[in-house]
Amino acid sequence: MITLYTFGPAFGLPDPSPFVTKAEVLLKMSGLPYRTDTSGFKKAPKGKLPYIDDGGITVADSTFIRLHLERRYGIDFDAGLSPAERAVAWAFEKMCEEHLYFTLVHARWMIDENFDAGPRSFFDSAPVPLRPLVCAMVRRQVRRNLHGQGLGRHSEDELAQLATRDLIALADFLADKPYLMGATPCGADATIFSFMAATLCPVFKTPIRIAAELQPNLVAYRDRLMAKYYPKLAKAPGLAA
Ligand SMILES: N[C@@H](CCC(=O)N[C@@H](CS)C(=O)NCC(=O)O)C(=O)O
Repeated sequence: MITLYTFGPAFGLPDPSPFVTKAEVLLKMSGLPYRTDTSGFKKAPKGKLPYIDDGGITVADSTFIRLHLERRYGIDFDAGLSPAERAVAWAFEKMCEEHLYFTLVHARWMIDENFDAGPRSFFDSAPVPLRPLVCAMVRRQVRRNLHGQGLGRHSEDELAQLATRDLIALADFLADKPYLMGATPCGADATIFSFMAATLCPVFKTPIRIAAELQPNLVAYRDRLMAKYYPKLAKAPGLAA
């Protein structure tokens, strides 16, 4: 059985990491049996989650997990899509992972109110006297990473403008389709759903969330996929944006 290493549900989300949620949705789409394990972070081969153990084969990174499932089990998550449609799906997926993601990290980790409402709880297991120090160290590292990636050099307002362009692009392309590329879910839906759930998470107060809430089709998309893949969470009261 495949083991997916996760952080575990938090903030009314299947996982605080959209990449972990993406990998889990891909597993759900695949129909393969799997279990989750929240104890793997310290042993993560690339220092990040998600990764899987599939009968002794370790695969790290949500995209490599997808490629592994496709190769090993003969799955095509994009079955029925033309090469041009596959290209569009890939581009939207990477827009979320390599652009929108960093605006969300900034909102969660750099805005004190959001940090207190969310990520601070990740350090609850640290000894009380050390906790403020550990939080400060990790936040400093996150700030450095955002600066290195580049988006961390922008103001909050500029980040909101960039994220809003992503969200409008997604909303315009999704239009009134149930899934990104049409009537049936494709691989990119695992990603887009995970990022819409993270963006719309009511725990975090951000102009990016408001920009997403202004797109009713994105909210409905998040709700539809949450009901399909995480029916218990879809019924939870915290989901209301
Ligand atoms: N490209 C990776 C990104 C994974 C990623 O960034 N994971 C974050 C959580 S969202 C993580 O584990 N961060 C912990 C750390 O950097 O220490 C993927 O697709 O799996």
